[in-house]
Amino acid sequence: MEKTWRWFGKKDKISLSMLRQIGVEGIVTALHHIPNGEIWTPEEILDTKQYIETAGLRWPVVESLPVSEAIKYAGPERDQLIDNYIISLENLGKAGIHTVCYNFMPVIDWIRTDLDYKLEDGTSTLFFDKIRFAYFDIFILKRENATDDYTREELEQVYELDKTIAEAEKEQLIDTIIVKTQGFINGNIKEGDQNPVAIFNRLLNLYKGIDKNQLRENLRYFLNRIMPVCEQYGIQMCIHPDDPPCQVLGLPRIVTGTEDIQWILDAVDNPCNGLTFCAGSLSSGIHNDVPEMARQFANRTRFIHLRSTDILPDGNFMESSHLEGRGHLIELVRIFEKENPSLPMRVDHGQLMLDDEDKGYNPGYSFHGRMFALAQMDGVIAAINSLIEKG
Ligand code: DNO
Repeated sequence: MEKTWRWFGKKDKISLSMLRQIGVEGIVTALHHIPNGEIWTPEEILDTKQYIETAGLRWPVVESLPVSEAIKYAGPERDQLIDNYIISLENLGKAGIHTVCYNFMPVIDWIRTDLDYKLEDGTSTLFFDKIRFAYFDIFILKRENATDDYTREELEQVYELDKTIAEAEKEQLIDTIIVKTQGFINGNIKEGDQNPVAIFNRLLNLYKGIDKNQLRENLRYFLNRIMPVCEQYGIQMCIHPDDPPCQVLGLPRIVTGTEDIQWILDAVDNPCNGLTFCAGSLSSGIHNDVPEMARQFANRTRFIHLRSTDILPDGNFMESSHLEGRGHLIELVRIFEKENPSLPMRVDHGQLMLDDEDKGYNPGYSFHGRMFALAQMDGVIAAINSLIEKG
């Protein structure tokens, strides 16, 4: 595997020289300063590429070239937006960047309710609490018929929470779910936006009447239109699974498990239509057997996110150590190193540890936490490869 690291551009508090020192080989990044839907010009791409190469690194993977909402819900401007997307792909291909990670999650990308969940050893991790999320849905967004999506027991806990939750906690939930986790990944809502809940509700409304089948068709349409440019420049598109892999807020999600992924790969049966194997996202769905999925999809995987989660008995989940949890990363390394070696991989979502906390890193993207995880994975990869060599 090629050891890569997600870096957020020249403004990232983690510098490329720091990354060289810890054994990173390739950079995963995007042109974060370009708004969604606009063309990535050759000049902008080359500027970032040269910056990375001057530091002695490579730029093998884009994460993400964002897919605008109107492409996902098939708005009137979708063809124009896909035209722009195609030009950006062409410019990337000409610059020699051949792997593009993207997602097709409507309105909201990854979801957590707590970005600083304290563990016994003094580190902290990311956490998803079902009841708090349901509270956000029912009491903060006030989504129509939201209560239909939860069980009686869950609703009872949500109503209990309503009796005790402080105003500051509600603000924090909003900030965590739709601002802090979304803004830095070219999301729909940025820090400083006034009334994020109103913006968010307007976006949710765009998907009224769009079910899972319709969203699948919109993905197929998008893929069919971009495949020719991908073939011409050898670009491998790799879709990122939904995080968490389930329906949320009445929105359809179409990359939740084996059946979904198989549908996507069959719908456009082209090697340029591939998968980002995000072990973290997949492992947070109780229905997913992650090593089994790796075996099934190794040959259509183009990029790997090594991360693991634990699902707690009450259904909540949290990021676990990279050596533990439902991601079974040691087993995954064994599978990928045999079935499809040399893929780029990055460790994902490190814990907050040592002095990470007050550095203002993007949530999940700490320095020491990820460095620690990278060292763990580096050791695992070396050990597995030596075993493979010895037969
Ligand atoms: C969060 C990330 C996602 C991912 C995108 C890919 O930490 O895993 O935001 O980058 O979904 O398009």
